[in-house]
Amino acid sequence: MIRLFDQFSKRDITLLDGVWRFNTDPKKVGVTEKWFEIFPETSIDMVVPSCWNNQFGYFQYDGLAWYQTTFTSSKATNKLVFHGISGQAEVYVDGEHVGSHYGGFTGFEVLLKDFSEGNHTLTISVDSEPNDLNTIPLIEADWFHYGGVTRSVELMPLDDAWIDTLKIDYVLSPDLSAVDVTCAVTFGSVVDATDEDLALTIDGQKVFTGSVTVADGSTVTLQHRIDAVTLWHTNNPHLYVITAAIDEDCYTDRIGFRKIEAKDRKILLNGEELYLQGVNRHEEHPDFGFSMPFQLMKKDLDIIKYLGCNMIRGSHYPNAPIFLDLMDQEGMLFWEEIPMWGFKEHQLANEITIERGLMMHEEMIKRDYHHPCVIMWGLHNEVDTDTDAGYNITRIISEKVRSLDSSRPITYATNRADRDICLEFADIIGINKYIGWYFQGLDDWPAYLQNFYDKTAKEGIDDKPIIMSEFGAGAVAGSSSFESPKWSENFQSDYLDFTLGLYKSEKRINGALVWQYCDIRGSKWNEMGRPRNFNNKGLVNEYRQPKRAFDMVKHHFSS
Ligand code: ADA
Repeated sequence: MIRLFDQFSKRDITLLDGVWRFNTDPKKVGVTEKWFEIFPETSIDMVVPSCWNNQFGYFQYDGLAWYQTTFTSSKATNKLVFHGISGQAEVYVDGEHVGSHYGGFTGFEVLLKDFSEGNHTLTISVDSEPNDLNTIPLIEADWFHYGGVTRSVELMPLDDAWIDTLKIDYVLSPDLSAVDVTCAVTFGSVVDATDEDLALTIDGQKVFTGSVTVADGSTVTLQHRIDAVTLWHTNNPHLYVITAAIDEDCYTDRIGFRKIEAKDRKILLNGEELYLQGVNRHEEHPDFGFSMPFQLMKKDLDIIKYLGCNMIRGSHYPNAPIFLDLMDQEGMLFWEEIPMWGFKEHQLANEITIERGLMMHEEMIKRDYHHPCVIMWGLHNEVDTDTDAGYNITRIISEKVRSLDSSRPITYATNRADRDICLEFADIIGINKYIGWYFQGLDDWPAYLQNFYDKTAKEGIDDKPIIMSEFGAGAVAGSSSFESPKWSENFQSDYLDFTLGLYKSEKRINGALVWQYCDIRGSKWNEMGRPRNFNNKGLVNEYRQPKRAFDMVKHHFSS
């Protein structure tokens, strides 16, 4: 399953998931030896989608690897759609290089034109290797860096003209009773301009029909007003289904009409003040890596809702589209970001870092623009925002994000709020702090928070809402002790009891996102020296079994 609804009902889509041929290429000889023409005899079977690290014998492999499969085309024009490939991907069809892409958590597509019917060979090289300068993420990141064709691959046959994108914008009336919807339908075509009958339907009601001239890249913009709109809300996640159709093609998306604002120290959903309570969640499982089955995603969301959360931070990368579909229809709020994690000044100053950061934000926003669950875009996580390079990249990326989406607040997670020089670019301030775990003691929290409030007043940014975007303590599942030493479940539960109680009592704090929902694998070589090489700050362990702290957090979130 790619989405929870049929996005292209007229396309005869072939899912290319299955068993492909696979060969690692640690010496990087695949191009010179033309593996895209003659695939190595040494190749083995590999499941797509999957992370190769989860296949027996490939746990530690980081680097270049090649995949190959065959497919049958029925039309002269086709799209190959790749929903997620880690790192740098190069795509070859019948030995010809046809596309490339950087970034592991948003997809890309390759258009094949003048294509012959029959069998074809698809070869992909995947270079998952992070470096310590300008890959996103860097080699130093606090999670296991999986590699592979991690999400599904689709073959979409097309006719001479098709609907390439459907972009939906809207403006709610001041009293939120009505909405003006604008749909921009952009076409693709392999022939000269043709006249097509275009129909636009909203929840099955035809709101436009007419003949339009279609050329490659042409756009038709349609307006429609819904006088009595049903808003999307966490307790009534109402979705509208919008479809643009021509004879040969049909493009459907879902959207929820809602208003999200950050102003006057408040976060407002449809004019109502929100207190965001939730968890940071890695889309990861030790047996599946980043290629989690949908059933597990659903189980995670059910557990998180049972915990009493209204928000998830997708720490630290765009999640699978189907998980956002699920949050849309179950009314969960989402903070989405790219994996720009822990970048230092020299890495932020690097031109390729900036270029890749802008591109990854653009892909994320264009991919997830319609999801009502996404209420804020996160620019980065714990980067050197107390430096000039941090200021420069935060300014550049925030301008780009606002140009792509003026409807959502911008945030980022800072671990140096007291000396941060970039907060002017954030609509919502996100503070990561582990007082009482990594340093100091729980009693130091109130002074820290007061000092930060004073800083915001001094800098004239005290109208911005503040959320505690990360805080927590490690607990090795099953470790219980009356003495509550660090790494015991008792310590973690006591830590979260104190911090959640404190934040809720602070009128300047608009939310608290526990680090973290579940235990996750640590980085390959355990540079952080974590017990059992897992990040053990989960409320549940990696197999989603609850620790003592789970009930403590549930108590706070339900009171
Ligand atoms: C940071 C980081 C998280 C995780 C956490 C921890 O805040 O953003 O990804 O590494 O620390 O567990 O220390």
